[in-house]
Amino acid sequence: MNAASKPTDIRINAERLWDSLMQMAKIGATPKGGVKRLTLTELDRQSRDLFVNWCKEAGLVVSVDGVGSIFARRVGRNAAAPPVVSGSHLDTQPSGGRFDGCYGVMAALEVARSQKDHGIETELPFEVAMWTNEEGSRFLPVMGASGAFAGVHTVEEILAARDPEGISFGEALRAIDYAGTMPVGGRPLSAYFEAHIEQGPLLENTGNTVGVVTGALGQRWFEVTITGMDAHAGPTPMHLRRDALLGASFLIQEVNRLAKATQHSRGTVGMIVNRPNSRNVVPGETVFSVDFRDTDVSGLDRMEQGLREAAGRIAVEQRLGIDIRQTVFFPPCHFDRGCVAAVRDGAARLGYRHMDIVSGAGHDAVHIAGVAPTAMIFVPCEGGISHNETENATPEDLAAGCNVLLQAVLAKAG
Ligand code: HGY
Ligand code: MN
Ligand code: MN
Repeated sequence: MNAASKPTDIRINAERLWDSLMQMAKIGATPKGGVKRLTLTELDRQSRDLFVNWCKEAGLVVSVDGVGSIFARRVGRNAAAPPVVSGSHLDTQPSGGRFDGCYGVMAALEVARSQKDHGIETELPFEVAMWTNEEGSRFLPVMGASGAFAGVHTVEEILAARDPEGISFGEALRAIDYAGTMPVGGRPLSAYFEAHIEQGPLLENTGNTVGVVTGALGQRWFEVTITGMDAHAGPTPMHLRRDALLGASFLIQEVNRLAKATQHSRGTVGMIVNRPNSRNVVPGETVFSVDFRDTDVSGLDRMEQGLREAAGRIAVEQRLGIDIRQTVFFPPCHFDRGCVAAVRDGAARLGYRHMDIVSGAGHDAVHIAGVAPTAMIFVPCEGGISHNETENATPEDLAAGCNVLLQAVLAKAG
């Protein structure tokens, strides 16, 4: 680092950031240009190994905790002080993109690499974090490892979760050899920052490069099981049928109607299993997911109540059994004002157009906000598209977000 430059004059290496993202995107690459890298699979192991190697090349000391989350530490002058941490996740949706999660891990790694390149020594240690199973596609709960770190879930609960094939989280974790010995959570962090693509259209539509994330929607998920009776599609008269899939179709319409009732509420049925799923059998059982989100818990309560009332009515009309079980809940989160200000000041100092924004997506930062001062940095993604193989972002925007991350980390790490 030449004497003239102050830490705030330092910029990350945009080419190295983009190159790392593209190399990581090869692991689980899909024909449509996306990534399928489900948590705790062989592909996840490959991405973890590559990430750990890069961390070691950057001079970081790597630890793995009891649910497989990885922490790569750059020592500070005060080695015993609680670290400033930044990271995200490497697991993807089944039809995921190259940037959701991976960007936040690579951006944090790039901050560590840049500190090394410029010989920056901070007062507090800096850690790059990679949280296991953020997506919740293979194992519930979503954001399970960061939730365990924050004490929202027990380690036992996380390890016991089973995927649709009946494989437990703990078995899958051991199978990829990332069952770490570091205790899960229970240690203080000075601050946590997470860089992420917005996964919505606001920044692009308003011409902003950086989103100063002030908080995130609350979420409440359910698993709905509708029970009717398998019957022959021919001889069974229509009025005698107890058709579980038909009942589900009415209730799914209700989810949509309830979510459309206000501007800030969201409702999605993303997963459905129909049994016996045979063309000439009236379905006797249908199981589907419900994902409700809102800026207020009262909004989540409104939608849950509406769902249960509609289910009661449909059960009687269609002579069905309907069971509704909550599987995920976390309230709306508001990030730390000091950390949000560090992000906003960094964007302003670097001259990036920026706006405050609330995250519609959940992130590991939502749980970490419960145990440490936390904020997030958003950058635009093309057309606001994410959880889609065509997810795209520009090297310039990704570098801008990473430069803001560097400034925020330096501001908090001293
Ligand atoms: O569901 C979410 O909001 C996150 O992308 N896992
Ligand atoms: Mn994500
Ligand atoms: Mn995601």
